[in-house]
Amino acid sequence: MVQDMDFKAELKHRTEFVDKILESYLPKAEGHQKTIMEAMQYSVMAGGKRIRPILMLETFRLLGGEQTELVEPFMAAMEMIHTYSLVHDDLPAMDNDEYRRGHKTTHVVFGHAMGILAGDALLNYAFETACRAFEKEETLTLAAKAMKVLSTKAGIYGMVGGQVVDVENCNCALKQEQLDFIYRLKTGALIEASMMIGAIMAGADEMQIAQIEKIAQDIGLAFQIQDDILDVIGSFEEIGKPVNSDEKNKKTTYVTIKGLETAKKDVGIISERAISGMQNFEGKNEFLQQLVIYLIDRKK
Ligand code: GRG
Repeated sequence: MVQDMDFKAELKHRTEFVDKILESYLPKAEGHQKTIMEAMQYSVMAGGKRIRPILMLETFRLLGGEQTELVEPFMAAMEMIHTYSLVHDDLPAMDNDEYRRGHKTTHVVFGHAMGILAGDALLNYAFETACRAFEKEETLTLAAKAMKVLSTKAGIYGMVGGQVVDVENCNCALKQEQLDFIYRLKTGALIEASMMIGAIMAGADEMQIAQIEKIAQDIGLAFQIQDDILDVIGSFEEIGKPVNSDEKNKKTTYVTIKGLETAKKDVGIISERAISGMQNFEGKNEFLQQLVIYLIDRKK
């Protein structure tokens, strides 16, 4: 196992790498519409763990991918889609949150209308960015396949679909099966897409892509349960947004159904299952395994 300090340094290195990619792909703030570019910059560059692009890059490496520039447009696109979902989720019509990633939310700084538009702009610009992967003739077919995954997992059969069920189910007790559906789509879909796109761009076959989807499903579930746990035991200083928001919004969560201790145990079990799934691949990626362990223990 890589030493803890080495892992932290490696993670920092990758986070900075993603930040650089994002800076290079985000549009310049210019023209009559420059406020929207400023709002996009503000929300994307406010920080964030960059987990999805890092998972994409590391899955690409796990499957033997070497030329990282092949996945870069998709890494940037994924973080833009993730950020749009956060910007819209924070709006008054949804969770009505004032803080995200330790900063004032986009609609608080730029106004409600610009908050809505910043989310729209990021979603569309994500696809403009992902299209840059089509500039390489040799990997055109792989890029087309990756684009299909990106669009499907972000939409009504993915993240948006999960959010719809989540919004409709506020203030009422959910059954485990409904909660599983919400978690798989709302949180899991983008994590699945991230890892699947990494595998696709590395040239993985159908069976490998399906295995990666399953592993990512577990990582997404463990990640969301940990998010529920942090909402109960975390602090504003650590997670950069208000805690106890699930209780405030009368939300059913994994913790309210199963209790804190079982939820903690299950995060461990599900993450272990994901790690053992990764070990079936010929290539080794120790960093990726450590990353999954880090996600279980994360405080933010
Ligand atoms: C508005 C269509 C639409 C969807 C919103 C992402 C989302 C769906 C809602 C945000 C609230 C939430 C708890 C979502 C679950 C996924 C999740 C844990 C998001 C936070 O992701 P992190 O921890 O955030 O990776 P950072 O800030 O590190 O990027």
